[in-house]
Amino acid sequence: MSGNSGTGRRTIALLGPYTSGKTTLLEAILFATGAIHRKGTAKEGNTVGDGSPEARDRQMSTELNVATTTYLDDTFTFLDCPGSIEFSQDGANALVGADAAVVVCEPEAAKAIMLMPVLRQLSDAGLPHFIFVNKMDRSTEPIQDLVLALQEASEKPLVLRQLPIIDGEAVTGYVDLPSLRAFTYKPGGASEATEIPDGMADEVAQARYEMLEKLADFDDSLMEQLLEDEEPEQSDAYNHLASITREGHVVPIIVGAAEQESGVNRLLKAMRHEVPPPSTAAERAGVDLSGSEPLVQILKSFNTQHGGKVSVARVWRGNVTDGLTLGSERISGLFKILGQQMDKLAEAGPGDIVGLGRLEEADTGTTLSTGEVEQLPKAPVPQPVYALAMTAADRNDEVKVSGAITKLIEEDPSLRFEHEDDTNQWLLWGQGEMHLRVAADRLKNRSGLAVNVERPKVPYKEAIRKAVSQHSRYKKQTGGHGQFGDVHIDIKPLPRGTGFQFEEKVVGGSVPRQFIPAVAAGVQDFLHKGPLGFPVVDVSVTLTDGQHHAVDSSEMAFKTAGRMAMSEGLPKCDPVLLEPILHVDISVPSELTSRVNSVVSSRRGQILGFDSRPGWHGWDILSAQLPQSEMHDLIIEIRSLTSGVGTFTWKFDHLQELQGRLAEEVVEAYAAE
Ligand SMILES: Nc1nc2c(ncn2[C@@H]2O[C@H](COP(=O)(O)OP(=O)(O)OP(=O)(O)O)[C@@H](O)[C@H]2O)c(=O)[nH]1
Ligand SMILES: [Mg+2]
Repeated sequence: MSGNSGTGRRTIALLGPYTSGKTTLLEAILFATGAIHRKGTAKEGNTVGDGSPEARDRQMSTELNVATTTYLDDTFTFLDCPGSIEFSQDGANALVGADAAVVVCEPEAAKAIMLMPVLRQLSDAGLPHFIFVNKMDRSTEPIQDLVLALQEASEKPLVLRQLPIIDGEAVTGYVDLPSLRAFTYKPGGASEATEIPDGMADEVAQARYEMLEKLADFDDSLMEQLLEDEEPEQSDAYNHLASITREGHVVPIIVGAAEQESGVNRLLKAMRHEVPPPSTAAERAGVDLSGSEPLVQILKSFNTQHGGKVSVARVWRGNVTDGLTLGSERISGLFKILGQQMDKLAEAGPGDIVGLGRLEEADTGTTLSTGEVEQLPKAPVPQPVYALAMTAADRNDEVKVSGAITKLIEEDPSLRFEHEDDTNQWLLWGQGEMHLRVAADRLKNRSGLAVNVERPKVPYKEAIRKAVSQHSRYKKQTGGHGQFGDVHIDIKPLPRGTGFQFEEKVVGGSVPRQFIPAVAAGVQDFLHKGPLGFPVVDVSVTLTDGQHHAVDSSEMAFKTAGRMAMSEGLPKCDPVLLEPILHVDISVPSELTSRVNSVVSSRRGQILGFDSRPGWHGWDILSAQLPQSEMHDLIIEIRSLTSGVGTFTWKFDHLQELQGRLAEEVVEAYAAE
């Protein structure tokens, strides 16, 4: 459908745990709607989605897949998001521009917990959503058990709208509860109508009544009908379901098997009737629909290998044509996207998701219009939880590598590239090891840049525990002018966190005024690397006395004397290693809290306490202090304990003395470098 009303356009985000079958479902949808004529599979690596080399190599989605197709005259764009938590930024970006979401999951009740973060994200965003229970071809569990487990993970009421028909061990079809019609799956095509099996009549009646009861909570007329023991007819039931779902009150559950294309038509029909028009999402985003000048928002930009930069954008308002100037740049290429394939478009309107060519300055999340524009809310960016130190394999490539990483960050703001001054390392920060390895592969695949990565160094510091008075003299006689500086200093420990303080109490000009800053500079110079090899903190140095020579004294000489006094004095001050301690808040499902407790303890952590996670039924937040040296792979262990759903936030807390064998090992290891 063309025209500007945009009612015939819908954008659906496909979300859900990794390997649940989102990309396979996208493939099945594209096949069922005729966008492709041959269906690829994940195994063969020939699906429309996951076309990038990084995704193909891993047989998983590593970034957003976009595909637009047509179903019964309506335009549908699917935003197939990677399931791995490490790439969740793309999912969050997609939600900004979606009209609804389909959460794809596996049919095992034990895995239902994995849906919790995404269901939470959707209900917080107020986005209507559906659950597609995939892989029903290999399901053996009763569907009601799964629904109960899923309900535990969802704040919104779930409405099972189909019952699977089971023949022996296999699911062979389903009963559509609103219409009370039964269908048999036909792999490779649309399901065929059949009779409701005799043995299922009671179960079907019961399930339909439960569905209607849940809907009636949001619809008084339906409630009255049910109280009078009347059951609505097919079309009435559909209408109730559609309007209540569109408003986001309930979450319908649809079952199927993407690989066999089972349930795909049912899902598409639901999308057609139960997803609100594009104006609803526009209003939710805060778009002023009374204007007419074009307004678009970039959901994600891609720096493609051959086509330059392409920005995937949602048109919120007005019409967009190729060549239009948005912000300060001119669109060079307007595309309909089908995975890696870009087809030229003449025009796009409200509700469309299109590719915009060569908007070099537009980052992920940016709002653009023909004139000045207020930025619409962007997806939140999670705090990074994992870092690798990164260097160009070829030193001559350093500038190129940092330029290429900047481009990756434009696409994916959950990556960060920062210089750690204390350890003099460049750190690539992100959401996990795979996230960073994929980033490194992209550098290689797109720009031919090889990088080396290693575990980041910990920014240890050192301090002193004893006060010492030190006298040092720097004297050099070389022909004409000599060098002479003589200082007395008191070195004292300061409380943790005070930093460095320099004072002087010189009387009678024993160290002339003009040379005192030079002494301070010499002292400070030495603090960069103390006796143990680390920056020295929390010390006070007082210049108490000294001597000078009328000809040979100079700033240079006093600076050297200051440094000498520190290098001779500090080792006598009982130096001690300080390690950074972070405050960490770990959130996990409550039944796993005690196991996470042991993880924290085994990493020399100190548990401060735990509390229920506000607004997250059945979750805890565990607060702890952990040495930074134990943090590197913490996220990996937490995720493996929690089916991937556990997370944490962190911040620097304090420096703490480290002694004994661990301290010796640190000093030796750093000295060896
Ligand atoms: N038995 C069965 N397997 C399926 C079905 N759908 C997908 N799979 C398999 O599940 C695996 C993962 O499929 P994908 O489509 O890549 O899953 P995904 O959700 O996109 O995974 P990520 O993008 O990595 O999160 C593949 O091996 C598919 O062949 C299905 O209906 N039945
Ligand atoms: Mg995928």
